[in-house]
Amino acid sequence: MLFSAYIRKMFKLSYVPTSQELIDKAFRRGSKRAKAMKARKYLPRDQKLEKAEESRISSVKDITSGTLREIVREFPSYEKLPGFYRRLLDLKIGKDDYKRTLASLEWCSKQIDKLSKESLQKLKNVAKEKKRHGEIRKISKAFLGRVSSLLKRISKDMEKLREIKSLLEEFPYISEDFTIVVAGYPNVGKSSFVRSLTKSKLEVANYPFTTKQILVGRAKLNSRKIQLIDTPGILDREMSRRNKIELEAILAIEELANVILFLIDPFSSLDSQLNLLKEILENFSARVGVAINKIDLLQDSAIEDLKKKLEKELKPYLATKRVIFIEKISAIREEDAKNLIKKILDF
Ligand SMILES: Nc1nc2c(ncn2[C@@H]2O[C@H](COP(=O)(O)OP(=O)(O)OP(=O)(O)O)[C@@H](O)[C@H]2O)c(=O)[nH]1
Ligand SMILES: [Mg+2]
Repeated sequence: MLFSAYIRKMFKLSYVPTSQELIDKAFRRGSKRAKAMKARKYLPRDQKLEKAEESRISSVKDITSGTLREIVREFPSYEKLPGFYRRLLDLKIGKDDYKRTLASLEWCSKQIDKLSKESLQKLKNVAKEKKRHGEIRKISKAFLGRVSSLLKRISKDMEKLREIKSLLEEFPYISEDFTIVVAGYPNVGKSSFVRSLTKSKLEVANYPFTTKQILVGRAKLNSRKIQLIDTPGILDREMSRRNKIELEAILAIEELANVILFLIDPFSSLDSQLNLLKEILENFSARVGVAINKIDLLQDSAIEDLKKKLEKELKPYLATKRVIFIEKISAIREEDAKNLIKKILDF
């Protein structure tokens, strides 16, 4: 049994240009179209300028407002997102920022639509008059000027959206398969455990908060698909004091876990780890498998002492099967990791 690497992402979004890029592209296209119109032989000479500026305005509008609208349509609607993604977006991006940014682009595209309608109408009106060339140029120029300043007005939002896009594209794809969430204090060996079961090179290091976001691995075991989630470490402290990295782990526990695999590090405070474990047991509903990790570094007697202590502390939870086992492993040993997964699936 091997878990596959973490490639699949939830969102793939098209390129988001900067305001200036959009202005440049639209104006270039506008010029091209205007020139092409002027080159047309069949048009009466006195209509050429009007038609040329008309097509300049239309194509600048199509590109600017059209691109903005496409972008807004392509980004996921916050309200329609499944619960986990909605909360992840709120955590990593902020729901209000997200909505405000998209609304600003939408506003801009509507303004450009309105402006182009007015400008085209003005063109038609002056086209009836004599000596109108100067007027026609003026109308077209004014339109371009206003489109450009509208787009410059939203340039911060365009930048923001470019950042949002890269954050969204990091969101992992989560399936409906049976899900084991590996959780615990920082530095207990969660990533080492997940790494032992995967082909990928997860980052593992001997300092807390090495893992900064959740990572997903998949495997098939006896035709049963399972999903394994590595999470950042969580400290034993008030929910309101936890940082975004910790909250992402909490989110995975709360929204995704069918079973939580809670790893315990014998070399850091047992009290803190037990507090965290009890908090999880009290607040979330998934069953929990507990594993003492890093046993390759401990003497058997020390491991047994620790296990007894845990059994005593978790007695009520063991009795109700909220805690399904207390095991001892070394996460860096593939065999141990595999056996533990089997134990969870057999339960
Ligand atoms: N000897 C030994 N070292 C281990 C074992 N499991 C993890 N380690 C080491 O413990 C350190 C932390 O391991 P990680 O897997 O990064 O721990 P983590 O829980 O993912 O840490 P965060 O992502 O920071 O929360 C690393 O130096 C690992 O090599 C184990 O079973 N035996
Ligand atoms: Mg880690």
